[in-house]
Amino acid sequence: MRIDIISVVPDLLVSPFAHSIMKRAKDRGLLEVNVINLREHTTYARAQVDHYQFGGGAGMVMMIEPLVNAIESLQKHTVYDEVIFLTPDGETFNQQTANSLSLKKNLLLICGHYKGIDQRFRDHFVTRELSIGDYVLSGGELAAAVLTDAIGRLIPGVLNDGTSALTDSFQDNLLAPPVYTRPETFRGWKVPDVLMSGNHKLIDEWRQEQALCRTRERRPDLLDED
Ligand code: 6GU
Repeated sequence: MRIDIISVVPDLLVSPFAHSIMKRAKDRGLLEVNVINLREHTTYARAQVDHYQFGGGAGMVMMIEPLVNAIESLQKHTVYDEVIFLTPDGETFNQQTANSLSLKKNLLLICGHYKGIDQRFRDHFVTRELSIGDYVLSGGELAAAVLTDAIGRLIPGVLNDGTSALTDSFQDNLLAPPVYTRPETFRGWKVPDVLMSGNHKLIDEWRQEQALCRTRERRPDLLDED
């Protein structure tokens, strides 16, 4: 899978993919992440990519021209399954969206900045608009990193234990159950007996029940119960 990201602050997108699971995905050739500096695609002086908004008002708007130059130069060698604009007014990103995007071959992510981007770019080039939650970030880069991470770890072969992603929170609309590791007792706090029982049927039942309890308590909105 290939994820290209257009940004005005490409430095923000170095570290998130340089470690741990994202690094492994790249090293194994399963995920290619390519960050494109929008400023290299402007014809305006001093690498300018934004301007005052027509009609007046505070805040700068990203101009359409550098964005189109960047996307059209990328489209010369890549056909994108989706062109995704990261914006707080987009559809809320969730695990289901991550699952379906992880099946795509080429994605292009556009990071917004300032007051937003010229609406004509959204109308004519963007195929999907995503937000990562109801709060405002100073730019789309952290959201692009969140998407890339959530999508990248779902690509088959990225996680060492292939079943691991299936037991994550949200995969079955339930939060994950509690987990424990060594030591068995710490300051008198014991691991639940069932986990030490060796009875996998009982363990599975306990985990399912814990997941359901947690979800009821913390995220009842995920359950269909009324
Ligand atoms: Cl995708 N972008 C920005 N700037 N803020 C956000 C967001 C995206 N998602 C939530 N807040």
